Amino acid sequence: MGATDSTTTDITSTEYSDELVGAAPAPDGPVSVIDYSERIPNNVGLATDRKLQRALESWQPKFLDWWAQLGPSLPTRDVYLRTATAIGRDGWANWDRVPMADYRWGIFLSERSPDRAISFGQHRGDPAWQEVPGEYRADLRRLLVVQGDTEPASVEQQRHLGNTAPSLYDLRNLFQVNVEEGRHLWAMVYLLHAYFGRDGREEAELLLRRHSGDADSPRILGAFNEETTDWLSFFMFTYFTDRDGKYQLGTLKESGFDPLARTCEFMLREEAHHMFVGTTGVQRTVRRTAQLLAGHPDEDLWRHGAIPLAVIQKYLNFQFSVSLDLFGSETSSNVAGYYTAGLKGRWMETRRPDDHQLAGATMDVPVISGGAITARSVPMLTALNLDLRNEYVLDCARGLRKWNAELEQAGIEQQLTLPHAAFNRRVGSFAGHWVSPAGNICSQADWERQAGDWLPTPDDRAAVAELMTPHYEAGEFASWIAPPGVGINELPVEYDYVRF
Ligand code: BYC
Repeated sequence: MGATDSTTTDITSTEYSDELVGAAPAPDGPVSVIDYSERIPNNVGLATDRKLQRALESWQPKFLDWWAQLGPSLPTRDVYLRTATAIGRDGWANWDRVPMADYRWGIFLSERSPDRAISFGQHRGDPAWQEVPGEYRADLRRLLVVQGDTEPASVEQQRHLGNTAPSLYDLRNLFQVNVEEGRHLWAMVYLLHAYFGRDGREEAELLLRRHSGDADSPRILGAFNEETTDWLSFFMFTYFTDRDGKYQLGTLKESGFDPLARTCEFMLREEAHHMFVGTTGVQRTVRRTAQLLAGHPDEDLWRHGAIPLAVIQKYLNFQFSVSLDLFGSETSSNVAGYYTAGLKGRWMETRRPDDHQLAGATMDVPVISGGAITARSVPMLTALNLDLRNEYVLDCARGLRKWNAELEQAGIEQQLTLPHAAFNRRVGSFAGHWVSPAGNICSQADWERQAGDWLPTPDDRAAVAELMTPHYEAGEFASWIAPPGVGINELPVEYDYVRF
């Protein structure tokens, strides 16, 4: 199917600076150059620590085996990829055609700032730790393992999408996301190896042994065991689930444990592109749908090779609700402990106008009681998962406005909406309750009767899957998605971003 005209708001691929919120500005100039002559490229002086270098070099072949078995399944010759060469503003993104098997995963930390002090919790004002404090070892390891577990999980979930990409442009974006998630795994494995001795090395092995959706050895967090069935679900995943990554990394970037903070700082820069893929992927899908909706009823769109708006809404409902679960419970003694210890801060911690210790502060958390959604006041320290989730929801709403602008510009009255936070939840106060996307509490029977109107049914997924045919001629796009306004790194949209 040929390309459709790109109209309305321009979607650029190099401009994803609005997603860079949370990462500190890159220093001017290449302050820390990454050594690519090493077997493991790094800017942490790995060559000076033979023991650590050997340990990581023995993990490397296991990682490469895992990538070969559970990474992208589509064989390719090379892909136009971005690779970090230095931590500075100009150096961190270098572009080239790279055979995927030769991609150089490495260990990159943002520059150390020698005067950095802990900005929250009971150690506020102390110099940031360069080593793991003994009393926080178990908690820190747990945080690294949970974070590390999500990275390879997403690669596994997206393994087969290469077989049905709507264009070479999109295929390249998928592979860019995949190699960077692989690198994010390296980031956590480096911290585990460098700071946690033998149990860190064992955890690093386990990160390659748990697998997404595996009945015996699943990934740790729920959303990472769900299937990414098709490209619409990939775009929703990169919009909603990678955005949880942005917010969680944003809190770990505040950590008193400086190597973790510096690692997350750099990861956040890469993460911005992943959300860009989600925001614009859904936007282009909606654009195509909107173009056709002007002349056809929604349910007829399948026949015209596009995805009905009602189905896009159901995919959105699903991915948003499973992503909310990733924030943990609204009231959590774990998060209070992490904050007080100085391990995990709040989103934009240093910009918050309070004492950064929160001892006497309280916050309302939602609960379902007496058949209604009400609020209960709890110590703020225990409500920090909700505090982060609230920031996340506001950010999610921003992208929705872009998608709805596509509908408005095509003269369509319907709008996409975020479902209520209580809808379809498995974690926290709303788990075990039956709440509609509009926030109405239902009986289980009522909810189940209407679930097919709210969440993708097997028939919806099958119909979407039918549209997912590969389009691998340069400049060609599948019928269900509009082309982007511009290509990658100022190249034309028609560029052959992937070669076979
Ligand atoms: N599924 O006190 P609670 C990303 C567990 S995504 C299963 O309510 P807590 C990425 C929880 O572990 C970002 N289990 O929550 C995106 C705990 O178990 P334990 C990943 C869950 O601990 C796309 C128990 O329930 N990073 O980077 O305050 C592509 C009680 O938990 C779930 C992080 O999450 C769930 N959804 O907060 C690639 C940051 N939720 O410990 C990458 C690190 C909770 O009692 N993780 N549980 O056995 C954390 O900060 C916290 O562990 C959580 C949970 C926010 C996940």
